[in-house]
Amino acid sequence: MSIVIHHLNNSRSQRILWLLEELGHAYELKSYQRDAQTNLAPPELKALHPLGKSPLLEIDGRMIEESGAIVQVLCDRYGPAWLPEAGSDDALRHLELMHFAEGSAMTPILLNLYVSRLGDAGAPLRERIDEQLAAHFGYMEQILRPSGHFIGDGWTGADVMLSFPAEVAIMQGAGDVYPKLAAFVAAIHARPAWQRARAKSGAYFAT
Ligand SMILES: N[C@@H](CCC(=O)N[C@@H](CS)C(=O)NCC(=O)O)C(=O)O
Repeated sequence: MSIVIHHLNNSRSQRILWLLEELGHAYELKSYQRDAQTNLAPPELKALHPLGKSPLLEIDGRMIEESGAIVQVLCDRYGPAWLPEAGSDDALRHLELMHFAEGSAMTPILLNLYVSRLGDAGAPLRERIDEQLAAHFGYMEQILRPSGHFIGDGWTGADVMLSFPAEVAIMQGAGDVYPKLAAFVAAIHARPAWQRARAKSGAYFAT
C-alpha cells in the first residue's frame, strides 16, 4: 500500500500531514510551493487534478481529493480509533462536523481573505463578513467540549478538519474571544506528530 501526499506549503493540507504523522503509516511527501507573487499553487498541481489544489492524496495510484474525504479514508483504513463508533450518535455528529469544516466554516474565512484585498471597495460586505466569521468561530467555541475535542473525549477526524478554521481564528488575533479554540490549537501544536509534520513541511502561517 503506497501513500503519497501532494502538499502545498502554507495550506489546508497541513492538517493531512499532521494526521499522517499521527497514524504512523509510511507515506511519501511531495511538496509544492505557492507562487511568491500570486500566492497560488504551481502549475504542477494542475497536472494531477484540473483544479490544481491541495491536498491531494494518492493511495496505490488512486488520487483522492477534498480534505474531508482524505481524512475519512485515512481514518477508515489506518486509524479507526480516530472515528466514533459506527452507528452511534457521535458518528452522526462527526459526519456533520466533517462537512461543517469545509462546507460552512471556510466560507466567511475565504470571503474575508478575498474582500480584504479590495480595500475600501469591499466596505459594503465588511459587516456581513465580520458577523459571519464571529458566528462560525463562536459556534466552534460553543461546541468544543470540556475534553478539548469536538466529539467525545479523544481525537477524531473532526478535530483534524476543524484544526484549520480554528488556527485561522487564532491567527486573526481572536484568542481572547475564543479561549477554548486557542487551547485546542495550542494542544494540537504541542503534539509530537504535529511538530514532525511542521518540520517536514517548513513554514506554516499558524506557527
Ligand atoms: N475544499 C478543498 C479546498 C482545497 C483548496 O482550496 N486548497 C487551497 C489551499 S488552502 C489551494 O490549493 N489553493 C491554491 C490555489 O488555489 O491556487 C479541500 O479541503 O481539500
